[in-house]
Parts: sequence; structure tokens; C-alpha cells
Amino acid sequence: NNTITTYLDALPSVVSLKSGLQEQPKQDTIQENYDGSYQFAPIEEAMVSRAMIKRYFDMMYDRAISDVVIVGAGSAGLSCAFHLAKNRPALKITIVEANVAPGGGAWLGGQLMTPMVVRKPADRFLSEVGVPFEDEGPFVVVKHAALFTSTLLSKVLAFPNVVMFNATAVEDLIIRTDHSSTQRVAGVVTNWTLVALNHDTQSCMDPNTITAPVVVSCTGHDGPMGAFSAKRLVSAGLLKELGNMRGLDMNRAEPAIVNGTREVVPGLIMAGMELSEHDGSNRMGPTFGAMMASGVMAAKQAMRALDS
Ligand code: AHZ
Repeated sequence: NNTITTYLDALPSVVSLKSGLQEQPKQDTIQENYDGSYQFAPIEEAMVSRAMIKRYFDMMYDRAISDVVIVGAGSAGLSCAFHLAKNRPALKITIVEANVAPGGGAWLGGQLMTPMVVRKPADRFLSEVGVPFEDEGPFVVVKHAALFTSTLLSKVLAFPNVVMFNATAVEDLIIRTDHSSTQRVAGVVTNWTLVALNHDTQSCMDPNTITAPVVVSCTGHDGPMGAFSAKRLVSAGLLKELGNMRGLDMNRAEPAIVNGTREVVPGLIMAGMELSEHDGSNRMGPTFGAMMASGVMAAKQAMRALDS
């Protein structure tokens, strides 16, 4: 951390507001006027670059060693991060999300429709996060899925111990063999997603790593990027074959995902719809309670693993 800070601070200062900016107002005279005379505090472009670069690379430097890495910031991954960050403020929780926009499929409720259905008792998670809903008896409805996702995301990012790298893909797992010849996941291999998407068109672009004693994988069901860790476990010989997600059955699917949330290989906990590909369980379609409860379950398992 200090190395980077010192290096950046040692660069020749570019903050020379003397030339070209004399006509700018002094900071203490700046008013927020909406009468056509709105002004901003003076700035040089390099100040903006440095403000971002320093924080981003300080963050990467710090989180190269994390306590928990959560792969995928969909409804399961974000629910896991919320429960973990709230209950363990001292843990370095690092979320890696391949998409520019975190949230996975939880910006809509189903079939491009906006309301989100959550079966009880997972409505308790909504109350804990502060998301309002309408009670329909056995289930509740959030008026817009984006209200759930944006509220949860804002709460997760506000925890001081959470860092999120979005537009960053997990390309591989770090898999070590311990003294008893047990293979365990010890972190993730990452690349900016735009790099990950261009491995076939450019010469070798090596990745980066984040080590952590616990990785929680929540990359969703199969798709261009989904079920990432489940598929990697198969190609790495740690899982014989994918179970493959089965057809839709809400009543079977939701408890199977929540109760099946577990450490699938040492060091790797799997949650959310990725588990349906790993275990061969049903999909539930547009009901999101299991994603929240599976995320919470994964957080509890992560705490247990760290304590053991
Ligand atoms: O971008 C992905 C998404 O935000 C991200 N992701 C996938 N592969 C990644 C990788 N590195 C980093 N290699 C990666 N990030 O993971 C997130 C998965 O979110 P999701 O919403 O797809 O999954 P979820 O399990 O959190 O929620 C599933 C919601 C579903 S699907 C479904 C059905 O099809 O029946 N029903 C529900 C409720």
C-alpha cells in the first residue's frame, strides 16, 4: 500500500493551477448558483486521473490478499456479501464481477417484467436490507427488481470492508495441493473482462491473482460466463461431471439450492444458480428468495470455514 502511495506522490506535481486557470474562482468563493452563473472548483485533468489510479491500484495491491473472494455479484453473490460484511466487519471481502453492471439477472423479475417475487420466509432478508414490498400471503412482491438490486448493492458497497472489481472476470481458480495431498481452492485468477474476451485475438495476455482462504462462487447457471467454477472443477478433475440444471419446479428448486449451499471442494463454497449446474437440481424461474437465502447460507459457511 505505502509503496504505491509513495511512488505516486514522488512523481513531479502536475497540479500547477498557476498557468491558464487564473480566471477560475477561488475555492472558498464558489457558490452553487442556478441563475446561469454555476461554477466548479478548479481542476487539472491529471488530478482526476491520479484520484482514480491511486485508489484503484491501492485497492488491487491491498486485495491481492483477501479473506473472502465472492465471484459474481448477482442476487446470490450480493446477498452473501451483505451478510458477511455486516457480521464480520474485520474481513477483507472482495467481489469480482465480470459485467460492467453488477446485479446479474436481478434487474428484472422475469420475462423482462419489472416486479420481483420473493417467497416467504426470504422476505425477512428484504426487511433487513430495507427493501419495501407488498405482502401476497405466501410470497411478497417488490415493485421493481431494480429497487432490490440497487438498494442491496448500495448497502454492500457502503461497508468499509467490501471492495468490488467489476468489469473483471475470474478466468481460473488457484488450486493448491496441501500436505495431505488434498487439492484446495486458494484464490482466483482474474483479468479485466475486455481482456478475457480477447484471448483469441491477441497474443498472450497474462492474468492477475487474488489469494484467499475462502472463495464463494455465485456465477449463475450456464451461459457465456455462467457456472464458471463448476465447469472449471470438471476440467481440473475435481468434479467428475456437471449435474446440469434440471427443468423448472419452484417447489423443489428453491429449497434444493438453499440447503445445498456448501463448500463443494475445500476452499470453494458454491451458491445461487451455479449450484443447479453442479448438483443437477431444478431451476425456479422468476422467484428470488432462494438466491438471497443461499447467499446468506454461503456467508455463514464462509464464517465457519474461517473459524475452523
Ligand atoms: O456477470 C455474472 C453475473 O453478474 C457474474 N459472473 C459470471 N461468470 C463470472 C466470472 N467472473 C466474474 N467468471 C462472473 N463474474 O456472476 C453473476 C451471476 O449472477 P446471476 O444473476 O446470473 O446468478 P444468481 O445465481 O445470483 O441468480 C440467479 C437468478 C435466477 S436464474 C433462474 C432460472 O433460470 O430459473 N432463476 C433465478 C432466480
